[in-house]
Parts: sequence; structure tokens; C-alpha cells
Amino acid sequence: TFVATAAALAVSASTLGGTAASAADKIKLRLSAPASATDQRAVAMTEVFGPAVADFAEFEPHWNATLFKQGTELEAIARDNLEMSITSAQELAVFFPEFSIFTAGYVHQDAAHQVAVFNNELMDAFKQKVEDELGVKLLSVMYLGRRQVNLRQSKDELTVKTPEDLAGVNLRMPGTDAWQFLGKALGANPTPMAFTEVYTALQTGAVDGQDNPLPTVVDAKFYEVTNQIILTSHLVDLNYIALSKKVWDSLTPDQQAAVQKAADDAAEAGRQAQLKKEEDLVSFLQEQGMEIYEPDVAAFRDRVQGMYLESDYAANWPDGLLEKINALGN
Ligand code: KDO
Repeated sequence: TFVATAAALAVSASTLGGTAASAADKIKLRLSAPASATDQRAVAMTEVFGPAVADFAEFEPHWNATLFKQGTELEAIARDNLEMSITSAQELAVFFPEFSIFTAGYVHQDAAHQVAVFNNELMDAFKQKVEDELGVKLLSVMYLGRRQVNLRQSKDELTVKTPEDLAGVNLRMPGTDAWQFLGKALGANPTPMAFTEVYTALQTGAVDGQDNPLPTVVDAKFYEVTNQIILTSHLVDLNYIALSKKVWDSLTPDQQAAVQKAADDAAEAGRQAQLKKEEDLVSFLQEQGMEIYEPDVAAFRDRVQGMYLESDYAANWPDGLLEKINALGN
């Protein structure tokens, strides 16, 4: 019978000295994300998260959006078709408009501020809603970096000092409304497009530019098909490590604690690696012939913040929340 067989298997496993679950018994944790395997978040998940849960879970990441298209992962988790993703506030804002506060330009100040906000009680209601209504648990916050404007045009062809200089510039932004609004707030003409299509679009001139942190510009080799980077730092970008709530509920308390710690440790390792890259990569990019310079950042900040505050987005932000977020920064 099945019971007898299972008991026999358990005996043979313990005879072999193994206490860990066999591969067949392990919980499978498939993660889908558009990031490449060499992106620092991916490296941290593979090298830190996976091994830390290996006793009871088989971590199976799918990078480059090969399992699910960018932006469809949350729904896949909600429908029990996927266990994990590295999601964004922009994607969550599609379901819960109040998440747009974390997508607004010039709100988060730096990596430490992101962590302080995520771990503060002000996040409790956000996390709870995502669990209750989407069946997704947000485990930890990952640092993507300061997003910069990266264009095909040389500085001679177009020098960008203020948002007005971006008028008519066809800027690829990721594909949700929150991202398009940010592109408009920067003064550009935003075009939605999946991350995996951006390199070719830059190469062929289908778009004039894109925005991402410097480590992404290097990792995705956008420097091969662009000529300048304007250091607007318009969004200190974050991601959340997302796990199916159903999977979470199926874990023992010890396993839950291990998953939580693995996620926090991976986020921290990825954050430190990404911060270092952000600093180190300026000279690498310059060696590749990129022109990198600071615009009038105050002009960008004023316009972006002003546009958000006047927008419908701000109408969905809980009263006093922006002040609480600001108070957790410098
Ligand atoms: C992008 O599409 O530009 C973006 O940077 C958006 C982020 O939220 C994140 O999903 C990221 O892509 C991917 O992980 C690829 O690095």
C-alpha cells in the first residue's frame, strides 16, 4: 500500500543518514522575473535564497521572463500557476492604487530608506491587503537602484538640463500606467515596452531611450546601443520578493522562519552588491564612450513631485502617509 511504501522510503532515507526531504517531497518554488541571471537580485536569490531553503524546498528560478511575461507574474501566483516573483510597486498598483505612493519619483531617498519604510508598521496594511486579496506574501524589499535617463542621442545632439529638454523624447518606460506617468512627469514622451524588448528597440531606434539604474544599463548592455546617461536619479527603485500565500501557509513555522530569513538575507546581499556596482560602474560606462552628467536635479524634482501631488494618484494615498514616509528618511 501507499502508506507502507512511504514508511519504507522514510526508513531508507533515514538509514542513509538523510534528514532532508527527498527531491520528490520538496516544495517546488518556481520564480519568474524579467531580470537576467547575472542581475544582482538574481544572483542573490540563486546564491543566498535557494541554498538557505534547500532542506525542504527546491528553488527553481526562471530569468529573462522565460516562464511568465513581465507584469503577468502576480496574477500567475494568485491563480496558483507560479510560486514566486520579484515584483514591483508599479505592478501592485495595478491592483491596489495606493501602492502608487511607492512608484512616485523622488519619494524614496536611498536603499536604507526603502528598508525602513518596508519594515515600518505603515506597510502592514499594504502587505495585509496583498495577502488577503491577491494571495501574495511580500517577504522582503530588494534594491534595484537609482533610475537614470539613458539616451541614444549624443550629448552634442541633445543636452538635458531640465525636464523641458526631454520634450518629444520617445522614452521607453515599463508597461503599466504608474510607469507611464513617471515618464510624463520627467517631461518625456513615454512608450510602454517589456524589458526584454528594450535592447532591440534602442538598437533600431524604435525608442530614443530608456530609464534604469546603472547596473542594469551594464547588465543588459544598453551602453552598446546608447550614448548618454543623465543622472536624474528620479526613482530610487525597489522590488519585493513575492511568494504565494498558499505556499507560505503550507509551511511549518520553522520553514516559514527559514524562508523569511533566506529572503531577508538575499535582499541584503543583493542590496550591498547593487550599491557597490552603482558606484563602480560610472568609470566603466565612461570607458565605453558613454557621456554621463548631472542635470538640474532640483528642476526635475520640482516638476515630478508637483505632478504627482496634483494627480489622481495622490488622491489614493492614505492621509498623512507621505509625511510618515518622509519622516523615515534623512
Ligand atoms: C524595467 O522593466 O525597466 C525594470 O527595471 C522594472 C523593474 O520593476 C524590474 O521589473 C526590472 O525591470 C526587471 O527585473 C529587469 O531588471
